[in-house]
Amino acid sequence: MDTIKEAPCWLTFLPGELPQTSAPEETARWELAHAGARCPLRVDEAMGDAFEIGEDGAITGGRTGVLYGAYRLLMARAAKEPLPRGVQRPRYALRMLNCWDNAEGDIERGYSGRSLFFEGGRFAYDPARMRTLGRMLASVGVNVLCVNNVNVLGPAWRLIEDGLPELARLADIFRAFGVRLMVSIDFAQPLRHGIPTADPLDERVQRWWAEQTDKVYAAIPDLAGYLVKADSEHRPGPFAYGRDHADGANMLARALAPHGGALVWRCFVYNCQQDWRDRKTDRPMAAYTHYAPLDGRFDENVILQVKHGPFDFQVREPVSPLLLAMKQTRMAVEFQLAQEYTGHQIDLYAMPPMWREVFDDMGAERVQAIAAVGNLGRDENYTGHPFAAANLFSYGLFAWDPDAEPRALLSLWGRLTYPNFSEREQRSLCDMLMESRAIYEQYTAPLGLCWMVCRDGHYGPGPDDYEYAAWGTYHRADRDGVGIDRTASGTGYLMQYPDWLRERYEDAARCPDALKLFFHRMRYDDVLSDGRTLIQRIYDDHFEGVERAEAMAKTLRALPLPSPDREVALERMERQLANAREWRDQVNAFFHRYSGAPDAHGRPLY
Ligand code: GCW
Repeated sequence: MDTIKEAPCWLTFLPGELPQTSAPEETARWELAHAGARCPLRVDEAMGDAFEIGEDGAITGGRTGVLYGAYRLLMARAAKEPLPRGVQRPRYALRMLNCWDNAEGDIERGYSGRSLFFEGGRFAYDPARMRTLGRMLASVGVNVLCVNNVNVLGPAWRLIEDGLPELARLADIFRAFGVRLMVSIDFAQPLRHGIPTADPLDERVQRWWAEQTDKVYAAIPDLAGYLVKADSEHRPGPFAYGRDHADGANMLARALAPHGGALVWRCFVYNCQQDWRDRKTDRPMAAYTHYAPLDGRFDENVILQVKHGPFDFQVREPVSPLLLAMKQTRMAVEFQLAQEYTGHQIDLYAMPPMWREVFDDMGAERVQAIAAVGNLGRDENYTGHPFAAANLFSYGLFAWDPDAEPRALLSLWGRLTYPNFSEREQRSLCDMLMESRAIYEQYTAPLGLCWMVCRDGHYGPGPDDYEYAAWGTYHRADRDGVGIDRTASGTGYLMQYPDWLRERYEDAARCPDALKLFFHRMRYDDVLSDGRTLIQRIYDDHFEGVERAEAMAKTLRALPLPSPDREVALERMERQLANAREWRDQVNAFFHRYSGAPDAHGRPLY
């Protein structure tokens, strides 16, 4: 019998013992019985993921629905929240977690230790931790888990070949939690089998994928599908054969279609070999430029997966115009729980307020699925910082119901994770999380400018690190001003948006301050909406960001966090403070040296 030492993270509402079940409805029964809840279950297969909790506590739902219902009921009881009434149905059928784990055991942009799944080129996992992870995911409704990195490196291509028996064993474990596996595949995989090309229109290539996919589904009949990163950052793709991405995606989708699998194709395609002297190519325009003209050409089971912003998970970006452009294609929006550009799970950065903004601008109906890059690893607490679990928890519930309010999600996480806290302590934890992103934003790159991060690892400041590099990510600061004009008179990026968003950002004076430097080039003495000059606003934000981080540290010290969360959180907070001060001083010094402008309050600039 697998047991875990103590229930980790928000799973405090479940017993330490783990279910040894193989189907979701059995798991639901097991969890309810072991939690001492006498609730009858009625399985109505047609309900799928949906469930309803009756007045008498009876749960009716599909096979996965009753499991979600059971977790929601137990959670609501533990958090002393009212039970959801009426039929609860997820907004999206695919609520995906993409892990960027490499077969060798390291994780691309992973900040919670090594891989939970792999080591030394093969699967190597603790079955109890897999079940715990299954519980974590199912308890918040995540139902697709892609286990390997979208960059299919080293022996990872073997997953869908001789790795199949092991992949099938892992799928068995997660099946009990209603979680289906997905795999990232290498577009050029046929080249390993004596086929001289990976051209999607070549019959030998099509046949290889169809036959291989039949073998995959013989081993794992409910695999969710394939995830593909092609023609992006040196990954192979259809461009090499003069084909477009509809040709590439459809070829793979046709291999999956007979099995009901989805082909999830990432749209993170841009020129990563740009010359910094070139001012015409504007990287945020890339995804729309590549994909918008292909609207209507993708097969039914293709889903285009688009990062929420046009750059790459920066601290603040506008919504990607591609998400608003493709009306005849199934789309998924992609978030990144791993804090690559947002503090590496050292600095606090709770994401729900950011997702809320994205969805408010995009509209939940614009996408048919949702994905997030995972933040998991082998660390005892799974997410490095114990509070980073709040992002995974909230993501699942948000994917189920994108109308959810950030505060409600974070506060539910807090009450489940730290049931020992008083109401006042719960509130201060929640306040801290709610403002964590704004604070991080204040002490890093100013007003939507992006890309002032240290190039080596993406933690800490590096104001000029990307300025003369090939990545297409420039701020163009000089002695007079900073930023790129992305309006019609500049690069034209803004023209990719529908009118109402174009109007919001077009006029430099009316463009919201938070994105001012994303859309406009400004002089240091330009005046912002609150009457401050740009340069003074930059200085003020950086001083204030550090002060607010220091106030957060004080709040954190006063919370009765249990061990080891307390030690981990306090130690990380010290690193966050050091990071914040470094950002403040480097960004302020950088702009001071260009502008020559003193700080109105005489604070130190170096
Ligand atoms: O931001 C970049 C990351 C890469 C990542 C890529 C992507 C998986 O730095 O590490 O590769 O995004 O999303 O494909």
